[in-house]
Amino acid sequence: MAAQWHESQEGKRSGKGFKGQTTLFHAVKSVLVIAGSDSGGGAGIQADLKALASIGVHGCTAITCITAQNTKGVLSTLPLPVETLRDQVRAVLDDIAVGAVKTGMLYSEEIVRAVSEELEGVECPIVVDPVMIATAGSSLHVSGFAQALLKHLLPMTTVVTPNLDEAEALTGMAIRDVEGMRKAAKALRELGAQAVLVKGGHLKGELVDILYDGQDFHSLPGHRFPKELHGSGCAYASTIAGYLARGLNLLDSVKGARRKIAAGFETSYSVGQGFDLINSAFVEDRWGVWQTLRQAVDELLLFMPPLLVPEVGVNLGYALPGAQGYEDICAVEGRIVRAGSRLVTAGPVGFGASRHVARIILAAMMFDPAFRSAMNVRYGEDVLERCRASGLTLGTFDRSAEPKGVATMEWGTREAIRDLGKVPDVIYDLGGPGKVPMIRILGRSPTEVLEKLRRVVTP
Ligand code: PXL
Repeated sequence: MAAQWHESQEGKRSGKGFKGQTTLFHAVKSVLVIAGSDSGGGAGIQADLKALASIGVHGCTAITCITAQNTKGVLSTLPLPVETLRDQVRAVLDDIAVGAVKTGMLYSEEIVRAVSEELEGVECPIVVDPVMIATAGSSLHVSGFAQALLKHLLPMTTVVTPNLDEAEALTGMAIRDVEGMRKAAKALRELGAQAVLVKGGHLKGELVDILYDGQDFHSLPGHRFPKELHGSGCAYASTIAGYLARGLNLLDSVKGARRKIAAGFETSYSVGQGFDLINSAFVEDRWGVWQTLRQAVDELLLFMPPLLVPEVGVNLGYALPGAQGYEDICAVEGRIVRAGSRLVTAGPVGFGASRHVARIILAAMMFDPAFRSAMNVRYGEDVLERCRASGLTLGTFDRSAEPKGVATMEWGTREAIRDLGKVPDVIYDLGGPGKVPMIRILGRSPTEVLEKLRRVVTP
């Protein structure tokens, strides 16, 4: 099996398809999904394939079970004959150079064993979503499943992605807080997985997922959407597998998947009477974000009075939906600065170009994911008064109250938002020792930010 896999991978590397034709899309990566079918189309293999397609990855499938299911629950489950399952895995691995494998609903000890045996010797990353219970509460496994998963599959797993209930069931630990999530992650790694992603969605309070790779515990905070969605776990794990297949490292794959999941939550939809569905088919428009920002910067250069530009320059940023870090936020490299009586950009517009404005946007998005744009403006009492007079909502923070070791922009933005209970149009601070005071304008898009700036410029 392993030898065949390598041969077919070599064949693909040469860029030749069948009959020696050069294929246009030979660089497309493939993922093998081993999971159950959800007739309602929201979770399982249906969600997996949509999630993979939305990041440009080809999905192959080995179906374990057919569930008769809708958004309200599972009516019945039919496990396929295990030989049919084995054949599907063999058929795929025999021919297609998969860059990662993702497992979902494996249902029984027999299926877990068969899958583990068929994956023996496979060298690509294996992402295991230890599916046990459907969103609507129906069980998706039978007795003996958890033990088999721990014994046979976990030792060959690159990353296992339990939610809190699954982590508790697999470790026997009660998880009540983030520290408990860390302990469970450690326990699951000791049980054989190379890395563990414990998802905090079911914990009260601020949302944080914990990724443990044996060295570091990465805390991955996010906005907590106020509802559970059908299919989110499936889409999350298959997107991680897709990014791994595309060659990203584990942390970047998880961050990319979280971005996709956050965007899928924002664009969730309803098709039935039960749970809403995650939009696993959401396609990120990186180019659109870049282009929108570039046009907004061009416009800004034309109408922003140089008097409103602080000594340190101005930046305008725009985040991808669900942004997780600086690299997901587009801004001006080197900022917009004064050149005599004109404004110029010091560098091009690009993702990861600014930490300062990125921190403001990331903090605002934790509270309200729709606020994806921000810019800074010179502080002056006159400027602040114009903001007030033009009807913009104002928030502020006091630098003297800042705890040690925090990132000022992130902390200050959070403080101002917390005080008001919403994201204001403007957040200002009066500075401090060695810190210039500053005004920031926030909005859902660069267009909205510029519109607010216009109100300040021409009251
Ligand atoms: O989300 C876990 C899951 C996996 N696979 C199938 C499912 C579900 C949830 O309902 O139906 C087939």
